[in-house]
Amino acid sequence: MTNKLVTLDDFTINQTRQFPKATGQLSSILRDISLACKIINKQVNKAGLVDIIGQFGATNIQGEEQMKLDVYADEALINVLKRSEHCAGIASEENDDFVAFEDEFSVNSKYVVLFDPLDGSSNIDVNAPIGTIFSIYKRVSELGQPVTADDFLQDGTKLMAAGYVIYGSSTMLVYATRLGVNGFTLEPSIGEFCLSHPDMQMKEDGNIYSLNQGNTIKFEEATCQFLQYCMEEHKEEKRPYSHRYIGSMVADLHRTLIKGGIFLYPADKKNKSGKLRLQYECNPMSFIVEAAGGMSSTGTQRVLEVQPIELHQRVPIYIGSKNMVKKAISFIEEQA
Ligand code: P6P
Repeated sequence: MTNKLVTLDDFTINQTRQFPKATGQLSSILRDISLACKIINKQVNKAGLVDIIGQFGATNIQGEEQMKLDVYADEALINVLKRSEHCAGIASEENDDFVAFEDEFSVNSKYVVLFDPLDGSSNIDVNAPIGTIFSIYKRVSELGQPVTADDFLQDGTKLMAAGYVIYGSSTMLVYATRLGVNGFTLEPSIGEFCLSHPDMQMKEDGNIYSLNQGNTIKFEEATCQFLQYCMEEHKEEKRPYSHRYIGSMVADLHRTLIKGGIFLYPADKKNKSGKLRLQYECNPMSFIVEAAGGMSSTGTQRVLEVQPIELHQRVPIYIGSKNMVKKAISFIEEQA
């Protein structure tokens, strides 16, 4: 039996064929993003060897010191997407404002891309998994003109596609459209992302909770009650839930997507909007989790329905197996 390798290109072209009106432009942007991530992957894999670790010295808009790899990844994505025929502009978690591509091709391109070029970069020095997160929207501004801020402040329900690359024990690209979620593993010997996790589904229930328990002192009462619930003995498991936290959203959510569970970064007494960014982390990951049958909430509303006001705004997030997210929200509703 031949187990034919299905590359990312094979797969996206085949998906395009299901839509007679599709132009293949989305597939082309996915191909461009996968190229940039292969370039990033090369550096991530040898970070310990190359003088690439160590504070770059600059700080990004979040006031976080930029690791050299953050800057490298940001530039790799911008350079590839600037040359893409179908991307009119980008916004990056590492850059203060969006970037309009003003050449004659780009001003007539239909899509914009937002990305967190290297999420979890504080894990680089300890060789823990890190990732790239991306979102693809159809522009709302007039074709033929440079993109505007409105193109990057669309809510998550307007997403055309979203995905991530996790640089871990293997390098995987996972992306979602309305047709579902599919995972591709990089085969280094041929430099291709090959289909390895078709039609990924999020379990309705789980027994893993993932949050930074170090913030407990700042947690609101509802979060403390949910934490207490996770640590009680549960009938099926005959034990408390397991706590897993890598401190890299892509890695924690990739595990949640595969094993089930809940990831939460709630608001707390100090940070009323939590820590994670709506446009660069929460919306793309929520789009993927919902496409896989999971749920994602701010605690009071669906993450994808939050109307972005500011490019770098943050939201609280409870995301993962539907029944676990509902349970977490029930404690917030009781408090309200
Ligand atoms: P903390 C990484 O810096 C990140 O943005 C996410 O990838 C991760 O989930 C979170 O922050 C970790 O934050 O406060 O637990 O270190």
